[in-house]
Amino acid sequence: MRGLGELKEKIVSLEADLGLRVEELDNEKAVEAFRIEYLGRKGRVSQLFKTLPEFDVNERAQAGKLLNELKEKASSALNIRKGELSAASIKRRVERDRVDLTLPGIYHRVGHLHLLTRVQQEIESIFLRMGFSVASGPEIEDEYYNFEALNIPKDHPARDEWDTFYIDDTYLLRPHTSPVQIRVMKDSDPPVRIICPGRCYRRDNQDATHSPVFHQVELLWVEKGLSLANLKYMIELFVYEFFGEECEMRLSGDFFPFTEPSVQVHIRVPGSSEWLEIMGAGMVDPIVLAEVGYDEEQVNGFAFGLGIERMAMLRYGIEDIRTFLGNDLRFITQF
Ligand code: 2NL
Repeated sequence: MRGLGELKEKIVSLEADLGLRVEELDNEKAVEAFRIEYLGRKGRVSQLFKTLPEFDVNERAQAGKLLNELKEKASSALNIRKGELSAASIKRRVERDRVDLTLPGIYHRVGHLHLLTRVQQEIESIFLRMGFSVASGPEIEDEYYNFEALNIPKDHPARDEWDTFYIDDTYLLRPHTSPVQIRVMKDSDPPVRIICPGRCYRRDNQDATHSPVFHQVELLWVEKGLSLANLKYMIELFVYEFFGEECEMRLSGDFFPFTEPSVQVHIRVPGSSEWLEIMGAGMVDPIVLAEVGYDEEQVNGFAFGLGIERMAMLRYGIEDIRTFLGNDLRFITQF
């Protein structure tokens, strides 16, 4: 027979052990291992439960109650410890991942589009709103697309100005974006309404107003019944939008092999007495229309070409075209 006194002694010693050991459990795995050792099916408390039948019937209930209390105590001590450990690990993680929001940020310099790109996009946007599409094409073209198709025959004196950088006997860097228009007209039927922005090359020595590499926007509208008056009105809309409504504009005669009649366009900004040339333009020569397969009796068209650098220089008072390519941040970041 077992007695209650003996059981109470064992319980006291187990409780003391519990108190000491629980303190030392420093991770959740250790807590679980200890739970099995203590409360598991073959654990130390279960071993004591198994001795219950050996108690006197009168004391058995009391013994069972004591053991249940021990079980409760152990289980709650382990749960508390587990809670503490998980709180501590969360706290450690929070400490480790703490972000000091008062530290100064890392400064990233943000770039922006070059002035020439901005001016090009602004010109595109003006004509996109008028219903034109933007077309582009290769910078290396053959003599046919650069000259012959544009009514500039070999050995014609007008060709001197555009005879530029030859890659070989056939190909050269385009001196204007007109080849793009020739390609579009050959590929599609009228009506054609396009603008062709892009880089061009000319046999010019570099000075304040000339550069062998520059950018151009050409416009082309081919349809039935267009007139020089339509061309003038379109240019007027553009000039007022780009340079302001106060700006004056005038057309005067000029010559290009690919337009007839041809004009040059000047503007005069308020407060200035000077007329400044901004573009060349004209009615597309019927020879060019026929060359691309259009019926020159049925449709006609007009075109103009302008230099993007020149537009930017006039609008922003830039005096030297070389500044665009100078890569000087003091210039570039102004715009
Ligand atoms: C200038 C003058 C101009 C054109 C370009 C053109 C294109 C085709 C047919 C007819 Cl496909 N014309 N382009 C017309 C007149 C003037 O440019 O001095 N540009 C900087």
